[in-house]
Amino acid sequence: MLRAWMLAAMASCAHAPPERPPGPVSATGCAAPGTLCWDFEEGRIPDGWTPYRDEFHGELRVDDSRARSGRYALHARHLSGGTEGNQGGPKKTIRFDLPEGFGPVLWGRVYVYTSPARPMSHAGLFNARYPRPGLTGGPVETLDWYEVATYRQRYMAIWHPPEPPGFPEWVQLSDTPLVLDAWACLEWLFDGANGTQPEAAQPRVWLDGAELSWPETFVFADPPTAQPLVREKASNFTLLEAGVFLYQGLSVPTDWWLDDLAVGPRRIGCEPPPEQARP
Ligand SMILES: [Ca+2]
Repeated sequence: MLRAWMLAAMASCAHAPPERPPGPVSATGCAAPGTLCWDFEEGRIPDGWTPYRDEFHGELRVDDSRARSGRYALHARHLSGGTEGNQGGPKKTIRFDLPEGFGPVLWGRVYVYTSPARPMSHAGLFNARYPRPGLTGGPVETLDWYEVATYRQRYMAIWHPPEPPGFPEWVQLSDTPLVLDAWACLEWLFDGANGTQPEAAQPRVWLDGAELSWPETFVFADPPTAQPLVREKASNFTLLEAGVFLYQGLSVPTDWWLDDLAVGPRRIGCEPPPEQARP
């Protein structure tokens, strides 16, 4: 069944549905071997994705209120709840089991539109997980993971041990403010193999094709711990999570749209802005 879903997802990306308007709005990179992509043009949560986290207020759904391609996108609508500065916040996500043998290197790409305000709290957008060394599978709670997020209104990337508790974690905080009220193309490289290095690589993230730098990096744990952080290496990524998950409160009801999500073993890339792509 999973492979059927995968093939359906790949087919839907490789061949644009006829109802899609012409022009430079179709997803790129979806035809590359091993690439999985989701444009949400089914108008509902795509096959293979299942509801995962659901805390506090708001809703995660596929709707036609704003799309980067076609008519539909994944919409985290009116999220709010909790208290800024305190742990606990709105979380609305879906998860997807990757096909066996995906491999230890995961490139990704998603377009994100955030409105009307930049959250101060940690807002996760996407993560991918893999079994600890020596294991080949297991439930989500046992998996190491990489994450792309925003925090203090800037982009952030993290490597985590299994959650709970998910730390001590390796945190990289950018000096680039998250893009507000416009589509932003986020790309990431989670290299869990990292060649002959003893640990999995630090996450890398690109915004509209430009790689982000991380002037602030630190190890986070609550409570603080002297336990050393080891980024364990990966054999195969097994699970994806997408949506929006805030680890502290969110007082301003906020919307996110995610469209043209894709993952694969090689870089997928962004399209040039529509203004530049028009003949
Ligand atoms: Ca779409």
